[in-house]
Amino acid sequence: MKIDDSIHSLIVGAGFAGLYSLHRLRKLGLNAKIYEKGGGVGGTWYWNRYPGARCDIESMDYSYSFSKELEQEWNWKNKYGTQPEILRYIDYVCKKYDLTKDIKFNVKIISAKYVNDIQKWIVTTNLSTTVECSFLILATGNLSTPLMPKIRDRDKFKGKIYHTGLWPSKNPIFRNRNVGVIGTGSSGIQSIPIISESAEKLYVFQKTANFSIPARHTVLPKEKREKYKKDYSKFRQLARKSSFGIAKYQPPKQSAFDVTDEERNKIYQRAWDEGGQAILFTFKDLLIDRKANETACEFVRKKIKDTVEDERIAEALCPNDHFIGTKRLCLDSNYYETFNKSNVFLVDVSKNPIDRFTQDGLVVNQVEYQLDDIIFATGFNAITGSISAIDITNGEGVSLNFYWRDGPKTYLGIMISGFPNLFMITGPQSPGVKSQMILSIEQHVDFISNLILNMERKNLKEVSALEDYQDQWVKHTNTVANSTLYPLARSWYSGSNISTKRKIFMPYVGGVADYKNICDQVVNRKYKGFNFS
Ligand code: NA7
Repeated sequence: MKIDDSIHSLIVGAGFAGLYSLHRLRKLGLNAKIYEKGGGVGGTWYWNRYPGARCDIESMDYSYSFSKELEQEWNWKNKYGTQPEILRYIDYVCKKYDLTKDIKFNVKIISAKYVNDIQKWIVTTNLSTTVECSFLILATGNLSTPLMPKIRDRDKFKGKIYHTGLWPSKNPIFRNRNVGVIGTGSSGIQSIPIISESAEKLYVFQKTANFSIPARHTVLPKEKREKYKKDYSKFRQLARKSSFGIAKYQPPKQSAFDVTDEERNKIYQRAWDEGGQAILFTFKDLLIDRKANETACEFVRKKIKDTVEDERIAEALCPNDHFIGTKRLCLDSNYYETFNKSNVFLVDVSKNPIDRFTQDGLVVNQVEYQLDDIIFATGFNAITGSISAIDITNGEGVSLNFYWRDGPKTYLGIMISGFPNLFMITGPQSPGVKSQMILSIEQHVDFISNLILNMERKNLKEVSALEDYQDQWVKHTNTVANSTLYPLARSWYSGSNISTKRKIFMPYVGGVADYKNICDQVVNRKYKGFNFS
């Protein structure tokens, strides 16, 4: 077999996770490279360029913490990083640490096969090249495999079709055009108000109503930024000790029923006025007690009804199928207000799904909607999608997709038993998407690079997760999840947005602080649960 490249550590993906991995491993003096399927760096922020794309965690938190110098040098302009600003930040990091020279762009990994005899992964790419590496690090992202629902007669449609997660680099112009947006998750909710400003008519096709809270997005005042920077290490520490990795959201102490109805509403009102995720951090039982959660649901439903003028539309926009926070809570700027505009129409597809495309648009319940552009804001094969897209086979010839046929099984969300020298960054059964991603990424990259360093020092060639420990970890993550309301929702956290996917709640929701303690204990006990040879 012709080997085109031989690398110590092959990192897949040039998002926040891949870039920091490259930086860390290179600092250890190891030969590391990134292979990236896109034409540039940024991962999810490279692909999700749709109008209004913005992080739902404040920029002072959603940024790397590994370098004090970087923290002080970079000046966020927006309270929430907008997609272009986050991409500028990532470009800045790449230049500062000279990362791009070790990244191959426009290369997609097709397969990876572990060969026991040489204790290496043999990886093939879409360019028909073959690479061997000692360690394969999947920094492939949790929301990187866009979902396009199958709707018949798509080839008949004469207009343009977009997906928010595959947005063209040259922004489409919607002026004087009739636009349809399918999907009302975070991407739909962020883009709909902006598209409504230019589109002639905007039709929103809603399958399920979602809870959305005002982001209260603003520019970030310089004084506020500088004040934060002065105390940056304190805020980073607070974030690490929190549940979700966000400094200002510390675990609440009181129950929703420790206060009177009037007091509770005042607390919700304060959180609503503050905006962001604050409402989820008002009471300790919101995500574990149905009745407590319902008080917050009712508060938000009332806000929707107070905002949307047409009673019928307001009712349709009120979520009734899940508890608030159990699906990703959306943050918006004028989402509900948009439905008061005369050029915006809500099409309820909850009972009558979109039937088909026509030459001129879409048909729902025998009504044809005339559209020039159709935008799929229909989400992703989340968490496992980009891992499953690679044909990964272990030394015994077992494919990962077969091994995971009943749902993902991992040790700490970092390794998979039977698949040596293969690491995931923020994989299933780690806090990942239920935390401030960059904090979790840094923690995983540090863990993995320290583990590799430890192996290098001892001249060890192979590491794998022990099945017993993996089983215990999977059991623990399920026990923690089942003590909350999360698994009750039909969400991409559980793979419920894909009919063929095994339904299992994937993130670890025990909190980033507890998770880090568990990982630290594993390290302190000589990498308990890992087997080295
Ligand atoms: P999401 O949150 O998965 O939202 C996808 C939306 O698309 C959701 O409202 C779906 O309804 C809807 N959908 C999916 N298929 C269809 C069909 N066939 N017809 C109509 N509507 C459909 O993805 P996003 O991109 O918005 O957000 C993903 C994450 O990225 C987000 O949490 C942020 O962290 C960033 P459903 O809910 O399945 O009924």
